[in-house]
Amino acid sequence: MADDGELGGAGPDSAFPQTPAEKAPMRFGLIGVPSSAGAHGPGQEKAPSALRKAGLLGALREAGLEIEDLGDLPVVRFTPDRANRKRQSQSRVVKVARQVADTVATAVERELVPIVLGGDCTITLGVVAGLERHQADLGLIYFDGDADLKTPEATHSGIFDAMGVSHLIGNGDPELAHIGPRFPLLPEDRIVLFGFHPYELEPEESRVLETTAMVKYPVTLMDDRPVELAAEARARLEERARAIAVHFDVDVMDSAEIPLADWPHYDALSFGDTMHCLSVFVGSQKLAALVVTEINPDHDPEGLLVRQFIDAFADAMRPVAANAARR
Ligand SMILES: [Mn+2]
Repeated sequence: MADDGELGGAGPDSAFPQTPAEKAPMRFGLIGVPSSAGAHGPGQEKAPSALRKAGLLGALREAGLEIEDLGDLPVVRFTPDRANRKRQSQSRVVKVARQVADTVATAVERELVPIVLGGDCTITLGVVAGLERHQADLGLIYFDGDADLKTPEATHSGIFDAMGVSHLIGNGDPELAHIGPRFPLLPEDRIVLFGFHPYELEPEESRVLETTAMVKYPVTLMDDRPVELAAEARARLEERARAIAVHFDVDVMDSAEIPLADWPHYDALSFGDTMHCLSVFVGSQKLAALVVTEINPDHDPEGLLVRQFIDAFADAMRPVAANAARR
């Protein structure tokens, strides 16, 4: 796998040093975003506290990560927005994303790699916006059961949770699409869509996907080699971008096996394959942030699935700890 150390001397971005000699050990900052402002219903706002109570921080430290707890943003719970049927809770979604951007940027200024716990998928817009204040050359692995290419114009629900990628590439609600230091937030060729289900796509989304420069890995074309494809996807993005953010929506996993996701997906990646793919993605030397979205603790009243998730997640993060130690 390519090592960015060979790009020595490139760029003034002190938070993303490019030569081995400049590299400080990778340290992480945990940020909770207990928001379901952009979701289809309430529940996801409980995820950061459920993950904390079930021991996430300790598990990550045990896996070898040096990680500082930066706390949680204010709780924002879903409410239906009857006045804005095509853009439900637009102002709350924008407000949360802006808070996320500020918090992520502050973490990066302190040379911490943010691990952001959602919350619904719209928070990734804030993560990208915050990272770009310090690193213009950013790529994103969108590891998600959906392509999230719906727009307010064509939506049935008006729920922003299904519109994240549209806003990253400059479509949709102008205020939300303009929350970052650049517009569009990301060029299409800097986005890898990994794990989406073609059967979840609306006709409008399929049309966008036909002509987009985004790199596409639908789950239906992975056969029995998703982990191999994850390595390929990561390498393709590493060639193009100096830093890589990873968005991980737990709905990329089969809800029949681990029904944690707010919106269930069936015939999806197995829990095991998902965690192996995640491990490949976060193992990049260019890792700039990780976002975990869509856990709904209401689906797990005993907390058993959350604990199972944490064990596998911490395991998946072990290569990151190894990378960090090598830097
Ligand atoms: Mn999704």
